[in-house]
Amino acid sequence: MSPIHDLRSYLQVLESRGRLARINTEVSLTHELADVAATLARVRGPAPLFQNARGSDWPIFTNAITDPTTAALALGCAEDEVISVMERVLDPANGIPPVRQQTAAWQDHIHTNEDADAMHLPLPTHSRGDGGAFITGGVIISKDPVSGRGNLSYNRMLRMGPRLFGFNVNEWRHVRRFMASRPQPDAPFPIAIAIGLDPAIMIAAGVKTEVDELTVAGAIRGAGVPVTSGVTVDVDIPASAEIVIEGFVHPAQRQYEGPLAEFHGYYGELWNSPTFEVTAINWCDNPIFQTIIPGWYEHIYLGNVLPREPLLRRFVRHLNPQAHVHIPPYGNGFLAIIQIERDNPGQPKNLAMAAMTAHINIRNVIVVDMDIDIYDPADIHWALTHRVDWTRDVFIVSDAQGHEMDPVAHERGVGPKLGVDATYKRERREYGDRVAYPSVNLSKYLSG
Ligand SMILES: Cc1cc2nc3c(=O)[nH]c(=O)nc-3n(C[C@H](O)[C@H](O)[C@H](O)COP(=O)(O)O)c2cc1C
Ligand SMILES: [Mn+2]
Repeated sequence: MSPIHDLRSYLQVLESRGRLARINTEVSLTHELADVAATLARVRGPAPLFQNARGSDWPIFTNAITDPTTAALALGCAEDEVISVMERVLDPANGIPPVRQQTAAWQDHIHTNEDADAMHLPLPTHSRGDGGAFITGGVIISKDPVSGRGNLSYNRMLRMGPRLFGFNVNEWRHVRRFMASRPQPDAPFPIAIAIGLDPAIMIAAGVKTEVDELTVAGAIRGAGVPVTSGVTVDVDIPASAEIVIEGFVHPAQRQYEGPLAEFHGYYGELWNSPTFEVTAINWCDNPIFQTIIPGWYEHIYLGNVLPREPLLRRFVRHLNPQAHVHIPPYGNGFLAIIQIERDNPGQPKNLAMAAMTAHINIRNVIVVDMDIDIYDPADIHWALTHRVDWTRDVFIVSDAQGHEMDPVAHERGVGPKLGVDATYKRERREYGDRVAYPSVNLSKYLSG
């Protein structure tokens, strides 16, 4: 049995590893909470549990998964096993379906219709470019009206009133397909939003697959996720959720929502999106609210790093079975790092070409040696500064297909891709080994 089965057991694991920061200093929901969390993510610090957010009755948790350490803790594996675990759980053959149960702790406090008040929810206005208070860390649960299978996704939701939200959904998402497949595509569509979750469910919700993403969460935990039907909507909601919002998407009742810090690292534009009408808001005793800092490390980790590193590694290992890969969160999914024991001087560029074709988003590829810490941006920069002859070691493919929201791409995602061989070319000149000082555990030296 995994020691992690809900948000609280994950917080215990984080705390036991020194990766949880209980923050008692009062913070504002407007910008300040996100500023603190974003700073912590940038320095690979502990995940904050804000216990004194102004105007909030509930503690607020964020940065569940922002780096290789928290990814490994959430998946219950070693850091160097993260990609292999993701590869295994992404295979639908390994999926474990959810298990229905009658009751859930979030049914302890049920508020339906006029009693449901979204103004009570402690929704942060995260970034300075955001157009209001958004739900960003809620997992949307829906159901295919044809097959009856469940589905998880993330859809940002702008609070527009006590029972009204915007509902952002791209054209090609499953929720959009489900709604459009009905005889009356514009009819109200039932969904639930689960907040405060086992990180296995958070990881699964970022995955693109043709099966119920809850089966991916089941595969992570080695057991079916317990689910309970909603009070006003018939979808299977994780029983361990802290807070559940239920209601109906109105596909044709549109309103402008946004901007919000987007995955590509800029503030987006307003979208003319469907709206969501609340029918119930439920929570367990003393619930913990959870959010995701938009356009920042957790957003990228769930959407672009964990779900994509397995295929990237498969493409690259087709050429070099020993290669390591990483999609660093600060590159917003557009950058890939490849690490090899360099042998054939021509191979780094081939590896970069393989990486570019693994995922459409990957635009810049840097190939480094084994003495570079691929999780440390400063080390990547060291390799770029010390091991690249820019007249020989880079190549550019112009007008390749990239992501349509890539800030460097032109129309419809067409733009450049760049490969950089940042490996040590000993055949050109021999410098010996690089200066190195092993990292020490600073708490041993700084305390007392
Ligand atoms: C934190 C986060 C926020 C996201 N926000 C949105 C969003 O507002 N609209 C959208 O269409 N996709 C958004 N996505 C992407 C989808 O939720 C995600 O790709 C998911 O896998 C889609 O599920 P589906 O394949 O079942 O449609 C977001 C992803 C993450 C990780
Ligand atoms: Mn899906």
